[in-house]
Amino acid sequence: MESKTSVHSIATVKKEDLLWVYDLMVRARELDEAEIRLRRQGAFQFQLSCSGHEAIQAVAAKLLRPGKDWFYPYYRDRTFAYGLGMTPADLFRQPLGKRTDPSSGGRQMPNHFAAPELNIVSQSSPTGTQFLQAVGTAEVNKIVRSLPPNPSLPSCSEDEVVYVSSGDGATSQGDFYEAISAASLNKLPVLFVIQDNGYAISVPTEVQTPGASISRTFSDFPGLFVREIDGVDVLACFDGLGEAIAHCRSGKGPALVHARVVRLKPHSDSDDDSSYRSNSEKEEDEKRDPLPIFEQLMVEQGLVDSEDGERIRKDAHDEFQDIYDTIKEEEMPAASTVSRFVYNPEIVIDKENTPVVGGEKITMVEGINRALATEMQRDPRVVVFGEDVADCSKDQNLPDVKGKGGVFKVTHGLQARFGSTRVYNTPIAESGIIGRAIGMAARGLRPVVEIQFFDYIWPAMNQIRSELAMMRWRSNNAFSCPVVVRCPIGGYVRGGAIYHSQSAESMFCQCPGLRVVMPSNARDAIGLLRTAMRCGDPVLFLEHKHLYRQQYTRACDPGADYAIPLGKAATVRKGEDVTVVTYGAQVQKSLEAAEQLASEGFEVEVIDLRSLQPYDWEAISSSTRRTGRLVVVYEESRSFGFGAEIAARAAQELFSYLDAPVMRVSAKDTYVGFAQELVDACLPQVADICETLRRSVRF
Ligand SMILES: Cc1ncc(C[n+]2csc(CCOP(=O)(O)OP(=O)(O)O)c2C)c(N)n1
Repeated sequence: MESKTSVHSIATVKKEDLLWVYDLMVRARELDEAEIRLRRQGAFQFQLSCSGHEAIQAVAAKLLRPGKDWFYPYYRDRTFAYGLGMTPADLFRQPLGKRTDPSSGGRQMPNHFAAPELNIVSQSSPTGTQFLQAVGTAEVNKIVRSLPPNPSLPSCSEDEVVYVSSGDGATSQGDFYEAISAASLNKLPVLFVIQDNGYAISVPTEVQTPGASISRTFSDFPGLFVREIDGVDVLACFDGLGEAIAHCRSGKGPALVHARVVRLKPHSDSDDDSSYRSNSEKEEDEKRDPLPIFEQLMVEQGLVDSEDGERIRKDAHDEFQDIYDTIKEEEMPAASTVSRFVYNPEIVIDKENTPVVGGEKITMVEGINRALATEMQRDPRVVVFGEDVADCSKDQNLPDVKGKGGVFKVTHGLQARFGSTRVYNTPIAESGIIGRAIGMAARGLRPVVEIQFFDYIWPAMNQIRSELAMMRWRSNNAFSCPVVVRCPIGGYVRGGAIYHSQSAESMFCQCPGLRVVMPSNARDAIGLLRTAMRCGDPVLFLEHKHLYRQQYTRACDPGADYAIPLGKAATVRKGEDVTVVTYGAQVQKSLEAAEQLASEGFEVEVIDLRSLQPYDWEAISSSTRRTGRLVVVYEESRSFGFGAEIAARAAQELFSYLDAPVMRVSAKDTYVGFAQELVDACLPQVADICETLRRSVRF
């Protein structure tokens, strides 16, 4: 495709827009050159060029509206970010790692853009995660415009678009399919711009994508507008992007623009592309350099003369050097700030308020359901979604059916009460559930999502660890993700077997930025869920499914304002001889073991942690100092788990108080089977706790 033979008419584009795009393209190329120069001089630590991608990016920046539309640009989108309004100074601050870097305060590599005032949401490095988040951000618009006006809700305009981009390689990620599918299903105004430069580092498009064409792959996708364009041809970009944006703005749904571009430099400055590209191939790409192609067109049309480009280049060159000379002296981030903004700096709930007393005792399922309902009533920003969480996806059937409300019925009745805009089912796509929730939370909603079983949380791990947990820290507090992920967990359910019985909570405790909570009774479930929904941080709320309807977990509803601060344990049995630290389903088992030990003459203190991240070290430490003995009881497999953390810390900080080694009771380092014999053999039993307690007190 030769740009000069473009069938797109220059007459359809305003002269000032062409001049604006030209100016941006020349300056962006110069910015690239300046960065490469500074990198060679050792001033920058890393450089990633966007040379060859300028046309599609400059036109996209021209056609979209910073501060009104929303943006998820990928790392090669520097021309785009510049065009939206990020200044060269701001773009230089990131490769310099400056405290003043507005995208991350020196926390992220170059080209990980963020600018709240422009609606550029903080970007990360895992390729493809941005697609689902863009869908979530677009979903906010649909939700807010379907609800009665409320000042707490984020503001939205009818015709806004959410831009998300990537190279061709990133479309191989499953998140891409999940995002296209969710955007098409829900007719969301998401503009997917795929900048296909023929390579993903060294892997060519024909090895990456069937038929070497992502647009062809999705050409017949229901509800998706698709265009393949020559992304080095400015007029073709105006044409294709213009049509796609108009499609999105008109409310018809998402659009996919597949722009064929060229990568004129190696993948990054750490890549030597001569190791996998021939000189002749690179020469062919040079012929498709968008800058001289557009310059020639502009000269031919008499819109610029041959000296204009030189003048802009020279001005930009001098300007960028001056900017660098000024900002290079700016402060670096202080080492003491490294842990700042892992979590919300504001502690929203710091003490347990007095519970309402009396009333009938309710199960954990009922308690969680009530906490969700009271918070939904109080806060219009709360939306609930996941697999099967709605009562009935066919609204017309709602009056005639009992309603599903989740496979454990935890969300039963919420759709009927709060409507299908706030409570709805999603496809079976766990990454999609979390990714969409992130995009919604980043834009001001408070999603509470359900992962149907803990065993199926793993497809979402990338979104949870690399996105949900890190958003606040990596954006230096510019963005946050207050999402509650509710998740039934654990074993002891008949026939649950390996894929309905898992526990592995400590893996999530290893994600700084994410809170992990696990109640053992109805009252704590209510108080902790309320805090989780208000605290401003992402929270993994683990609901042990064996406890859902047990008699011993029932409690009176402590009221619509009852909340328990995170990180505060409860001493559920007092004792002088040995301390048990536990949580979840092991609380009851430990209490039963304590009864047994009492009959043998030993008093066991049982601490229910309730919060696992943060956990209440003060409670553990003061009890253990008194008893001199510590046993940790947990349901996940023994090695590298929660018990290891507590035991290691006790060994370090409580050594001189201990009269016995810290001991652990846990599941074995294997899996829960289907046959009851295999279940019992894997999971910790009351007898195991008793035996370990005896060893501890008799040591
Ligand atoms: C999930 C993930 N896997 C691998 C990488 C390493 N990586 C960074 S960029 C890249 C290539 C992406 O190619 P493409 O999407 O075509 O974009 P381009 O760089 O060509 O513009 C890879 C493999 C990553 N960042 N994230």
